[in-house]
Amino acid sequence: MLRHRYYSVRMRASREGIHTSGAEGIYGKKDIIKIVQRCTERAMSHEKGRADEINIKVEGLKEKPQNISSLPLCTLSIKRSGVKKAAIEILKSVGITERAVEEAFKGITIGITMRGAMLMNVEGVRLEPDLLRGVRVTRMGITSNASAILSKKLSKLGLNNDTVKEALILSSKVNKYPMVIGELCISDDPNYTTGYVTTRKHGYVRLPHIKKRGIPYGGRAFFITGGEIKDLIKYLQTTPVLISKIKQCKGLVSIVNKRIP
Ligand code: PML
Repeated sequence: MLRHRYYSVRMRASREGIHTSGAEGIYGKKDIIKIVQRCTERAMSHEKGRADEINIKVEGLKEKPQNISSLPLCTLSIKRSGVKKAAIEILKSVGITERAVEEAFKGITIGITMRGAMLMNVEGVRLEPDLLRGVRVTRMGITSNASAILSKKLSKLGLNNDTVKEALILSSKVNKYPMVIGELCISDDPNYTTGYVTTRKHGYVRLPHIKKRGIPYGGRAFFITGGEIKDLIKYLQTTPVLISKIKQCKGLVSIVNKRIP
């Protein structure tokens, strides 16, 4: 009989059919009851409203999670007028064309929030099999030790919240896969105006003012080169990954074309 040492816990909550909150993590058996309770509390007390439907899936993992490091994090000090140009410059420096970044912005800001991310080649051609749903990244988490270290580092920057932590965990998993060379993300939360770009060279670069307050849509684009799309999708959706080491978390920076240590 297979003994599960690790479990994936995924929560999605909605109110009147509209998504209100979600959570995702990988935990040891002894923590499951506590985590399910925490997920339920989150769904019932979310600022977008108390959920009337909560789906929590607890699944024993057949594979031992891969341990990886988080991407280094920083926040670019930038005015609203320069954000798109900065995103283009960062992503162009690793071989992604300006056209691809423009296409990604267009896809994300078109007015529909997809459930998953767009996959784009460096020329901006969409490669995911379902262009309406995109590809959802699942089965990722953080060890409790790494989570405590990350919280401490983010607290010093005034950034210790679930939104930043969860986005960093997701993008660290995504960017670990060699075919992925960059990512652009804009939140779908109308009150959350900071997005980010990532590359392995620059790390996770937060971009304040990437969208105007009040816009209720957003999304993610992963820029990819070479390799088998189906293997990439399998990794994103099924390979369990745990962040066990935390890289540097910096405050405001003004230059990002240098490698962030
Ligand atoms: C951050 O501030 O670093 C997170 C930005 C993107 C959040 C995406 C989301 O809404 O989950």
